[in-house]
Amino acid sequence: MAGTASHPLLPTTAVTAASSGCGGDPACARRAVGFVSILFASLSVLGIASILSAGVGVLSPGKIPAMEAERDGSARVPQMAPWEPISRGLIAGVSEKTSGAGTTYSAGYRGGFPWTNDMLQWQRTGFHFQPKRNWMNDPNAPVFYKGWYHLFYQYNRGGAIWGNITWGHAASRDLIHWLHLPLAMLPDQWYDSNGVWTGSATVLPNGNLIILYTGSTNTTSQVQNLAVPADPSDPLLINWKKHDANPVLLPPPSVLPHDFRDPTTAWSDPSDPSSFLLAIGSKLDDRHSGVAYVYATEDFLSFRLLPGVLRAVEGTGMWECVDFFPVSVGGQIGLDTSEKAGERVKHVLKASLDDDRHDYYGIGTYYAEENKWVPDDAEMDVGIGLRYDWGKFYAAKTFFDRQKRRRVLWGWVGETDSERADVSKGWASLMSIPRTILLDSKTGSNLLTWPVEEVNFLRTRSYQFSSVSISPGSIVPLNIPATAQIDIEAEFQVEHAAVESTLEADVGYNCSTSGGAAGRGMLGPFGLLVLADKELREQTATYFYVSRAADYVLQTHFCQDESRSSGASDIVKRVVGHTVPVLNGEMLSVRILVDHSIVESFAQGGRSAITSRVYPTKAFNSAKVFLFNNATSASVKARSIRIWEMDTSFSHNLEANIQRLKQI
Ligand code: DQQ
Repeated sequence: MAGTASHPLLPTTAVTAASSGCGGDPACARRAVGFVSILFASLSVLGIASILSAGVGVLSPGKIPAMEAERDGSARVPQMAPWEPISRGLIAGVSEKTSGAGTTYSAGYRGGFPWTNDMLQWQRTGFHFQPKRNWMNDPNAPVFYKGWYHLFYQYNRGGAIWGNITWGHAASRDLIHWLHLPLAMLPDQWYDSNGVWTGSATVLPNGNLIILYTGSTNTTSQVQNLAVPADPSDPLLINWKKHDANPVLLPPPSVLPHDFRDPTTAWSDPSDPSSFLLAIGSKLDDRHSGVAYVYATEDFLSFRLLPGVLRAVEGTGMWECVDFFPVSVGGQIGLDTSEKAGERVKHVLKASLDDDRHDYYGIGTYYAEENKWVPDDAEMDVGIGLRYDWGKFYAAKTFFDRQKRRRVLWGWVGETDSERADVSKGWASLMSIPRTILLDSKTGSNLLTWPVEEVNFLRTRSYQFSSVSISPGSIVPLNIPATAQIDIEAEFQVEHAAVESTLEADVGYNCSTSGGAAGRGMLGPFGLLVLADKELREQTATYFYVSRAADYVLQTHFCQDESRSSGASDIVKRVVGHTVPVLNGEMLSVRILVDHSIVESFAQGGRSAITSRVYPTKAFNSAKVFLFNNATSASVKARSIRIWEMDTSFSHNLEANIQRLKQI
């Protein structure tokens, strides 16, 4: 990762909240400033540290009330049988699929939080992709075909926990408004009866579309299967045909039958235009190495394992959902998966690590003739260095959108509440906002992931604030209407003098092992509190923390603290994040998408991203936004803050929407 030799600083001036925009309405701005100063004064007196570190209340246990209807109004039968914790997936030959909040539901109805219908219904998102009901996991075979974006996904039509995996399917004109379509593939053959698992789409040079996916067989072996559209002229790709020759690829003898899954999109073999190459993830048992094998094929029916491996990294365990794609050096466009390696083209290798459930990538050079990918920096190899996202984000997959010449990334954002709560609400998991993915032309050593431009079309009313000073140990409320769907862009500067006079601070700082937003250092933390109730008993903090090493090098950490996000205790709450490169002359910038139970944050134009799931019990329906600075000595100035309310995008009326979207 690019080091941070210097830091963006401006001379400090004694600035107070100079303006607080309300879409240009001066009277509103005056009211806002007044409100800010009153609350600012009272919060300063109370003391920010006590507010940020206040423990969440212990909430009395009780019976879970049934949720009567989902947001689309359809009635649903609540599933309320008590149970013991069950491992989901391991027995079927795939990793653990529980939320991680498993230890608490062993307490069953005795210890879980008494969610109300209102709380659970509020958790459903307004502009993130999610099926109408039930369980979802990995994004599968995203593709642009005959004018439509398609998203398939791992889906359990039987309930809100993992199992009986089929392929859900939806289509969109703009990656934001979706038509929920009939299931694309069911586990109805011996070679996928234990689950139609993850796969990828390839658009062939003649425009034909194929899908290769993993089938978990009737004996839980993992085999690869071919499927094609039953009617290639149908832009909505409603019906799919599994090939008679399935399974088309079995695990090689050296690979355990449970460790061979998730084929990538195929790319043209640079040395043989009639042949395609594709990668499949696995694990080598010696040294617990994750590995990507490459196969060559001409017809997607017979395959040849290439000698060697694309990459193997010791200690990283099973590689799921491998992705392999080219990125342009210095360019602002995405590249087709078959783009050849060259001076202006690097290759990204991504693996989803079954061991720790995070998506890691490396940037390097692809030597096709040697069937080898080599990272630019060995310390940033796959599985040990860079991640797409430092929060809850897994099994991601990209596709090349030839309409807009961009590469788009989808990631699975699971739940961090209990399965018991998921069953009560009737659904589990979201997809991340689709993100464009580019090589960072400034650092050259990381990717930039950023919400696709279509997200901006959902922005409605906006509020603007500028030059807001946040003195050490203070919290500043931002006077906007309480809402759970917002898009925030903010830029911060740390007081120059404080940084200059800090010779050494928090060497070895780490978001996860620090005290989170409540920890106090000389140069941080500072940032925003979202999904907060007005007394700040609940809050999710997105913040920067600047540290200085003994060699005078400044490092900026970008973190998200979930630990006070909910009063419920049967939830996994963590402090997550990592260092983010900040170059000379840059301000510290953040974008935060808040959409009910998801907070998706991006720092420095997408050099780092953090996604959290949050389940407020007090802040829901009245979510507020605050600025905070918990540094002990540095003043921070929020140079600009822009907040947009966000429209809702989900569309459940299939027929009406097909007609409407066909017009776009
Ligand atoms: N999910 C699928 C597998 C994949 C895993 C099964 C990753 O194909 O390895 O639902 O979450």
